[in-house]
Amino acid sequence: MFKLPSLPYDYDALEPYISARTMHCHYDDHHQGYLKKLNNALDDIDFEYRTVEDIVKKTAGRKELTHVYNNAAQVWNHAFFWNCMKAGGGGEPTGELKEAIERDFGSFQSFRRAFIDRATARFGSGYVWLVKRDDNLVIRDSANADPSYVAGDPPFTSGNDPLLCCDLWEHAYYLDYQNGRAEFVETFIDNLVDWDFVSAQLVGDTVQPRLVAAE
Ligand code: MN3
Repeated sequence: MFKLPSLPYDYDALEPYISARTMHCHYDDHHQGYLKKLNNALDDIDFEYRTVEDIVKKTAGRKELTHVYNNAAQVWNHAFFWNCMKAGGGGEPTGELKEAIERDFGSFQSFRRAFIDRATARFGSGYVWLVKRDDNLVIRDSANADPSYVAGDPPFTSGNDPLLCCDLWEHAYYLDYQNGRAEFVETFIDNLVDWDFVSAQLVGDTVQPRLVAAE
């Protein structure tokens, strides 16, 4: 059985950019819902695992275990997404992350524009990601529950590390922004991103959630 980590802040901490109502719906209903479905499906798994990441890796591409993959991936994606934000976040990164963004995108503003454009171009539900691909930073988008892997690569392989993600499912923004996905992602970048978390992913001082099964 798995348990969710607590939200890293109060439900109303991200107001006025994300309402407490959205956070309750998103964490209590959606994230806990994925967890419950994952726990209910653990008996279907025919391999050894210790973490949610193990389950995502080993069920990727297995049609008969799609229900396990989708819920495991959503459990992980949301735990990661919560950590990508904080009250008083946004603005611009500093240090090594700032240098890497300027090296690979030209400037922070070019990165910001590309991230927002990628998010608005994604048709339907999914995520937009900043990924460390080998030694470069790249922007990716993924469909539905898929983590940040590029087509053809298995998820959570080294050399393909997620640094930042924004949830593009309508449940992430509809109560606050209706169909204004671009406005939501602009607000995410400008007012919510926890660049310290993103920097920690980049330098390998990883604080990303390791979701381990309870003994
Ligand atoms: Mn979501």
